[in-house]
Amino acid sequence: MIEESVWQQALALLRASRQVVVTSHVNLDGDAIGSELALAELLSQMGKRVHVLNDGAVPPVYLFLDAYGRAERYQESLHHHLLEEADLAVILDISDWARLGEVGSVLRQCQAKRLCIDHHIVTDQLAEVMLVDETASCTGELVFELAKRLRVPLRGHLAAALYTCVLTDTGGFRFSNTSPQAHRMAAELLENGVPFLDIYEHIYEQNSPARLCLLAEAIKDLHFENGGRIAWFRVTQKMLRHCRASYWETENLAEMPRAIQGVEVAIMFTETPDGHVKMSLRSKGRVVVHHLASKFGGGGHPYAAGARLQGKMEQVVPQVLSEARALFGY
Ligand SMILES: [Mn+2]
Repeated sequence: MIEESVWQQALALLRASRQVVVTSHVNLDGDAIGSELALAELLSQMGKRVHVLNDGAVPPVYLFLDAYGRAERYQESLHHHLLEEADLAVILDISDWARLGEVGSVLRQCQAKRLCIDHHIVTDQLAEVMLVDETASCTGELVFELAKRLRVPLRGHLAAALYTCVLTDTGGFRFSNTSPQAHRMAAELLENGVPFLDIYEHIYEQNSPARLCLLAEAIKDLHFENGGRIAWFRVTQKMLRHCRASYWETENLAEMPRAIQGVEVAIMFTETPDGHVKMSLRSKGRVVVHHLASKFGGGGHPYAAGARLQGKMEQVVPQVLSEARALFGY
């Protein structure tokens, strides 16, 4: 729960701002891009100048949300001045400097006030005002509340962006973060005519042959530990090349092993383009996994977490697995 005084501080920052930069974490997901675009729409309806700058491009699957082409990939020569001129920076869906990439390192040096809106377990106090609620289903839920408090109508692009946040972060209202409030938010957006069928199709019915190939490779590589309670697989750069798949097409592949009978914890190890490893942890909701992620310098939510590991696949996988086995007491 967020204290009323913190809501008031956040609202005061938004109202007082004139030029705002909105950003989120590397490897944008539906909640990150959805909450960014929703907040950008909200702010522009309030008459503010707003720029959405990220350390990476919008994954193609979410481009349909950005009809105005608002979200830009940060390039120093083009965008540095925007960060210097801004009087407010809003950091969404993350409270960890390390996961903000280049935009984060520039923001740290800037004069702009900072507001963080998030539902992860806080890693860094990276803003003056931390509007953070770990019980919120998605960051979009907090932007939704801001929109209501600011009396901005929940229509058009704003509604579609907010619906995307709650739909994707709850895995279509299936994960453990699905809450009465998540359903209330969805219901209110539906009452306002959000095109939920179109949004679902855009996000979940666009499997490319490359992604299916990757899924097949992932299934071939499935391994089990602890009598089938842990399932894990790797996605290597070689597999990506073989399938002609892009890095972003690995998103949510970790959900596949979680759906196996008896599996409590699923782990996906993805080889990054620079030869390191990203791990994604997904729990069915009985075993808390963010401690495992934080042991390796990452974080997230109790039942969905991740970390970036320094080292090659052969080195890091055994280290993670030995810690993962310990989750079950051996
Ligand atoms: Mn989120």
